[in-house]
Amino acid sequence: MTTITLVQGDITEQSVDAIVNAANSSLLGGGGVDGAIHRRGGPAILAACRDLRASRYGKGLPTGQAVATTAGRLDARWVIHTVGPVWQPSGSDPSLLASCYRESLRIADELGARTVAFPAISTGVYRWPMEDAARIAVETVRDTETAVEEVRFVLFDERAYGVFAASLKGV
Ligand code: AR6
Repeated sequence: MTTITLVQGDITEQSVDAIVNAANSSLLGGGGVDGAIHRRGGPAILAACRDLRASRYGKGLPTGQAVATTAGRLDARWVIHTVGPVWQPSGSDPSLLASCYRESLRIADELGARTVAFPAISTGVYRWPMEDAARIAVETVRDTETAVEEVRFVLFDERAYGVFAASLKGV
């Protein structure tokens, strides 16, 4: 049974087995959560990402997929990098956003992670509307078979926290 919890705050301050990064395909860093994770986690994470680019993911990590590295100096064992879809006014594919949550949990299971912190993937630089992203996040986690005991959504501000809280209550 997976328990879903909500926290308002900075994902890099969480003590969990795995922290999920809202990365981009290059795996080589960026702004938002990605920038914060690399800053606080230190260079070991980027070194591991470069190794992935030099091996399995020569063309980058495709949207909707996930891959794990060390968590460096973060208070976690792993960072699970996933690439959310960019929201397009002309039509975006919600199944790709759902896939980020599902694939991250699959990787967490492979690793044996029991506590996993997620940011609101795609809702920053990638502009996915928060209400829709929260609904997809909560529904996908609820519908995914996993041995993860706690999924913690870490929302950066009060508004995002409120939207996720409403989604969780089914409002
Ligand atoms: N802790 C928790 N949530 C955060 C933090 C933090 N430290 N910082 C930002 N957020 P984003 P995306 C929230 O832009 O939309 C990067 O450049 C933020 O308010 O980090 O998936 C990557 O390299 C928002 O609600 O990720 C990619 O190029 C949410 O986290 C691109 O951005 C996600 O915002 C990915 O864009």
